[in-house]
Amino acid sequence: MSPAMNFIDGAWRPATAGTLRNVINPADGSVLAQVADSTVEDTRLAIAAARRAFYEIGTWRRMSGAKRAALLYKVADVIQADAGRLAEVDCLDNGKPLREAQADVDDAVACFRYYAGLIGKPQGGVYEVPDGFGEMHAYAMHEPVGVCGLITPWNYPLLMATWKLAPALAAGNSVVLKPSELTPLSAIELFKIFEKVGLPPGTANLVLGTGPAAGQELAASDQVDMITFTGSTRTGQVIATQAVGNLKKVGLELGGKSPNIIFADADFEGAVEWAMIGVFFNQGQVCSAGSRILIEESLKDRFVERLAQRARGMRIGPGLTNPDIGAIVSQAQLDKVLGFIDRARASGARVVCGGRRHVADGCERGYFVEPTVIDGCTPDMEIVREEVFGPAVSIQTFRTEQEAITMANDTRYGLAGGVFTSDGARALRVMKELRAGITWINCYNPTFNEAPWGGYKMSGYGRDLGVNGLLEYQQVKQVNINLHPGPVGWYAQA
Ligand code: TXE
Repeated sequence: MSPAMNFIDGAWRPATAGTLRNVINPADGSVLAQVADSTVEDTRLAIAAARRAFYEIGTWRRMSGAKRAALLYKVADVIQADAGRLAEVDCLDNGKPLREAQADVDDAVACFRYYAGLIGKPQGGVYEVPDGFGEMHAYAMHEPVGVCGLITPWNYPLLMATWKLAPALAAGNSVVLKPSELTPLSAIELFKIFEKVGLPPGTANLVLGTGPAAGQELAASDQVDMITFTGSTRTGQVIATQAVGNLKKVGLELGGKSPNIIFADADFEGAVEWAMIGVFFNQGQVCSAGSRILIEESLKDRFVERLAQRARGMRIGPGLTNPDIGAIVSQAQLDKVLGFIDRARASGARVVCGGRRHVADGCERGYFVEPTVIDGCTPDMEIVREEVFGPAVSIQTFRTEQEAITMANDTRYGLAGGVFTSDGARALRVMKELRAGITWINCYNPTFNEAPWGGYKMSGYGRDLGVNGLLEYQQVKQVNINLHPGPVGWYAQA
């Protein structure tokens, strides 16, 4: 297979330095593909193309919303027609179970359709304004921001790119996407689709490479009008700092350490299974993962026993075999996850199940971690405070509703949280007290294109998805029209 290249100004181009990077299959450590390994030079070329397309040529931003929508509907149709193959691409590249990759592709199709539909709906507003300067008509219109840099992570390669590309393009922007260097393959497929449906050259550009070499310029360049990023809080801080130079618009969706609060009156089996979905889905590599279970003391022993029993029963394997748990994305992430578990053990927590690398049943050469339940955790432990981003959950107990709330909010993050109880009023009380941008009651992790997604506190700012997701990629222009042109008599006539 020939190496995959950058897509700049409507053409596929190798990195200017001619360098390549291997993309690894985390299920067995083999090389899946070779792709361009870009430098800041390549990113600058992509930014220049995006600027030309937006500011000089202007085809896409001047196109009617209906025509842009028609193209985005086509993108959705082509993804859908090729869904099986695209799911396999993400499955091999990221390591996730095939059915989860298939769900990602379905969500991506729906996301392109959602924003294609939304761009045709009424936006802005007409205002009744005072007539001190005479009768005026005032309204607000929404316009694209300009050139948007999009930097995406490896945990949902196709979907995270789509969450940003679909609204940014619907709004009429030009974009430069820098996907994670670990999982660039589905983004390459997506850009082949953009080429096929005939997006105007320079409107959507793809730069492949690492964050510091290829991504950072998108944050730092004064030729970029906006940067949106999903990834670690540390990198988000770097990006926000870099972006200050030209005060570009910034959207950040960062890490989390989200509490999953389970009261003794919750539906027991339901809470167990949702807790599993909360922390084992996508091998726990989910920013919203319910990685801190806070459980009412009286239910704890029974709950932990059942959770561990179910976790032990999960099938671990290469993504294509459609297991319950696939591979961790990379050797580095595998080491990181195992390190967290080892240090939890060393600090006095009890690993009830899992906790080791899985090396049997066809997983010998891949990066697999057993689903892990860690009991006896205290608030100061690293396993309770830091994002693990792997299939490991800490257990803590509470006695009262207020104690649960205090423990839940005892984190620098604020991405998500869950509440399980059969007492409806309590569910709402607790949900309202959670300092988090996404909350679930009697479920965990379902996500909808229609509803805004993003964090409080150090989990970032700005929102993906929903109407808010489109607004992020727009700016609002106020228009005031004098209905009676002529002198207003403010200054004395000379
Ligand atoms: O993330 P990075 P990494 C968390 C999770 C994980 C940790 C580290 O805890 O263990 O982050 O993962 C690009 N300028 N999340 O190192 O570095 C990078 O190339 C510009 C949570 O992979 O944040 C990639 O495209 N870009 C998360 C993207 O940033 C830079 C999802 C994410 O990489 C850059 C992933 C720089 N200086 C990891 N440095 C979530 N919120 O879902 C890196 N990048």
